[in-house]
Amino acid sequence: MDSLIQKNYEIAKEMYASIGVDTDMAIQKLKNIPVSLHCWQGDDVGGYDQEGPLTGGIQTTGNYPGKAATPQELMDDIDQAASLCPGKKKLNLHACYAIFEDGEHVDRDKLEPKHFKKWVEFAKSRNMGIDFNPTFFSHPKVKDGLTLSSPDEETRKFWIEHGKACIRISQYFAEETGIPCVMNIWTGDGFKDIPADRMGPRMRYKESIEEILSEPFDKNKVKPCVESKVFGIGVESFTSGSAEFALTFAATHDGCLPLMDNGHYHPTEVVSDKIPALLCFYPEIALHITRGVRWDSDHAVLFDDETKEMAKEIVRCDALERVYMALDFFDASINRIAAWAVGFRSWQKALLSALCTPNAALKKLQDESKFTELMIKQEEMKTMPFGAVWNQYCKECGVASDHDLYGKISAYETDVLAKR
Ligand code: RNT
Ligand code: ZN
Repeated sequence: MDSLIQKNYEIAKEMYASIGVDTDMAIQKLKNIPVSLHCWQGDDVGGYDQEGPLTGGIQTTGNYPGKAATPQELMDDIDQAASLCPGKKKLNLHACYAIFEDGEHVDRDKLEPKHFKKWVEFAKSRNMGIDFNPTFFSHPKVKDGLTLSSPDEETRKFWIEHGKACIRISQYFAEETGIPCVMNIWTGDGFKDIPADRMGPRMRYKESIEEILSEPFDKNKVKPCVESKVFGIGVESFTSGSAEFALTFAATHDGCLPLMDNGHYHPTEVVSDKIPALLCFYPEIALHITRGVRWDSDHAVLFDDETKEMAKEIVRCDALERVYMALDFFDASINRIAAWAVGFRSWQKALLSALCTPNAALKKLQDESKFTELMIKQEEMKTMPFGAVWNQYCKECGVASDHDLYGKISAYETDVLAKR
């Protein structure tokens, strides 16, 4: 198999060279681009700080056996998933994954760096940076579906304190790992039915985020983001953190980034088109890469057209260093390690394929209005021997090929997951 991969790669490399693409360079470049791997695929966004159900307008469906029931199991599974993924990884944590020791427990407004010490040890020993998310859902203090935009002052204050605690924890992550921490603010705040007041909740949301960001932090170490959403399950009529709200908030608050999750728009909208629009104005932006099927269903990412188009935009805008890329999906109906691995690998494929595209030449055709030639050249790209480059990349990174992936996942299922 190895020698076949090698032979195929040599031929592919020549074919790409003939259209001006250096595949060795593409492979080298991709090895150093970090992508954030979300811990929450491993336990269906449960977390370990409370027992209640998943709320906030998001849902995992399915009951596949073997989910990680403890932080240690989750760490083992992340290791297993990471061993199947080529490329550089960052760890993406949620506040609800705090690890309490010696019977201690604190509520979310009182969280401290020490509650994430074990995660820091885990990340550091694997050379990973850490991204972070305050958890504004799955908690008894979510009042009538509202947190930061609640009219109840006590509720709103509690969640502001949670946000501030998370800023301090994010700064700790950045200092410990030496890598900036992207801290994403997302709430499911909204209403099921037609509201009588839309601006009130949004003004409170705005003031709450401002209070959170008044917590001192180093802008080079902590990168706060605001993630927008169109609607959630049970909150179909109104979302406080709409697209316009989040974009304008980020645009008017120094150091705050907009975060686009491609499951959070009307079904015919595409984030690939929004990426270059935002890059015209923001020095940096953040993404949640997911796959929505008819709604924000958070299926595992595949190597499909829109995924490729998003990666293409980042690469051809020369924005790999300006876009923080994180995965965000949670499928409980299939082997969770497989969901992680397929999702991460698909995004890697999309990036590699974008890096193997003669972007400058294609742009030139557009600028010279040679649209017939552009169409033909873009079609040619679709049948280039990309699989051979991908196989070579996996080989160089020491991870399974697509062909061997299922076998590895199935062995871990038999040896570990089935025994839980
Ligand atoms: C929900 C948002 C949010 C969550 C994670 C768990 O619709 O996408 O990013 O998925 O915070
Ligand atoms: Zn998201």
